[in-house]
Amino acid sequence: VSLSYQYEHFKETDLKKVEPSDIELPLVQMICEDVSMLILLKEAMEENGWMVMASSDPEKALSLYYDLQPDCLVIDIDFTEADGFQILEKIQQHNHKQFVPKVILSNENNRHTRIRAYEMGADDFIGKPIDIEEFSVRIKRQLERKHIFDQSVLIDELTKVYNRRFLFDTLERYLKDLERTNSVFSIALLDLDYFKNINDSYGHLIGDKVLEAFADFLKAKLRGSDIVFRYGGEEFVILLPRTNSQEAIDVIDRVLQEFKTIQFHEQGKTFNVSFSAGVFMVDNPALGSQDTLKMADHALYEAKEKGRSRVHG
Ligand code: GH3
Ligand code: MG
Ligand code: MG
Ligand code: MG
Repeated sequence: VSLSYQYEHFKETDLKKVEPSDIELPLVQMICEDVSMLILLKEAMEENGWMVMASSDPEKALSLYYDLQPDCLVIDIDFTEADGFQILEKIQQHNHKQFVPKVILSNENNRHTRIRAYEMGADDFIGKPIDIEEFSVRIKRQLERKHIFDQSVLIDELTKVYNRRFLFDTLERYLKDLERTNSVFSIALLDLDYFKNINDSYGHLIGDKVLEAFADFLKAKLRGSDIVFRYGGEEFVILLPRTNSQEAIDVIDRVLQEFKTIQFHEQGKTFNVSFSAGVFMVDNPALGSQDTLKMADHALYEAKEKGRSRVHG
C-alpha cells in the first residue's frame, strides 16, 4: 500500500515537468583507432554525464550508429589502414531525416582537410593534439544543437506535447515492437467537445489557453510511460504501452471525469470543458499506423454520436 502510494505521489508531482527526452542522457558515439586517446576522451565525456559508446573498428561502429542513433558522432579519421573519411561518407549516404552532429578529429589540421570535412557534412573539426577541456565544450555545443533541433522538430509549439510527425514515428516503432515482442498497446484519440463555441464566445487566445491547460492536465494525470501527442487542432493522441483496451478506457475515463470538473474563469463567466475519446487496443502488427489511427477515429466518432463527454472503446 505504501509503495503504491509513493508511486501515485511521484507520478503526479515529479513526472509532469519532465519530458522523456530529459530523462535520457545524451549519447555520444566515438570512432577512433588510437585506443589510449579513445579511453582518455571517453572518460572526459563521461565526467560530463554523457553516455559514450566508443569503438575502434569502423565496420562495427557503422552498424552501432544505426542501432543506437547517437546524439553526436565523433570520428577520428586518422586510421592506419582505412580511409577515415569513408566512415563519414557512408553515414551521410544513409542519412535519414535524423540530424546527428558529426565532429571530425585529425592530425591533418590543414586547410585542405578541414574544407573536405566540412564539405562532406562535418559540423566541427578539431585538430590534434586535443585539448580535453576545449574538446568537451565543443561537443557540449553540438549536443545542445541536437537537443534544440529535436525539440523543434518533435514538440508542438503551443502545447509542448509531442507533435503529429513524432506520433507517426513513434507509432511505427510501437508496431515494430509489437511484431517482435508481442507487446500490445492502446491508442486513444481525444477531441475536445464543442470547442468552436469556446473560440466563438471568448476568442481564439482563450481557446489556445484551454488547449495548453488540457495538454498540461494530460501530462500531469497520465502515467510516465503514456505519451501525449497533439494530433491536430483540438485533437490529441495518447499512446499507452502495455495497456489493454479496458485498462486504457478506465485511464482515459478517469482523466475525463476529473477534467470536466475544472472551472475556467474568463470575462466574468465560468465554463467547463469536456472531451470525447475513442480507444483502440493494437494487438495486430499487420495494421499500419494509418489504419491504427482510423480505428481510434471510428471509436471517437461513436463517442461523439452517443452524446460526447464519454470514452468509447
Ligand atoms: P465537436 O468536436 O464536439 O464535434 O465540436 P467542435 O466545435 O470541437 O468541432 P469542430 O471540429 O467543428 O471545431 C474545432 C475547432 O477548433 C475549430 C477550430 O477553429 C478550433 N481550433 C483548431 N485549432 C485551434 C487552435 O490551435 N487554437 C484555437 N484557439 N482553436 C483551434
Ligand atoms: Mg476536432
Ligand atoms: Mg469535430
Ligand atoms: Mg472537437
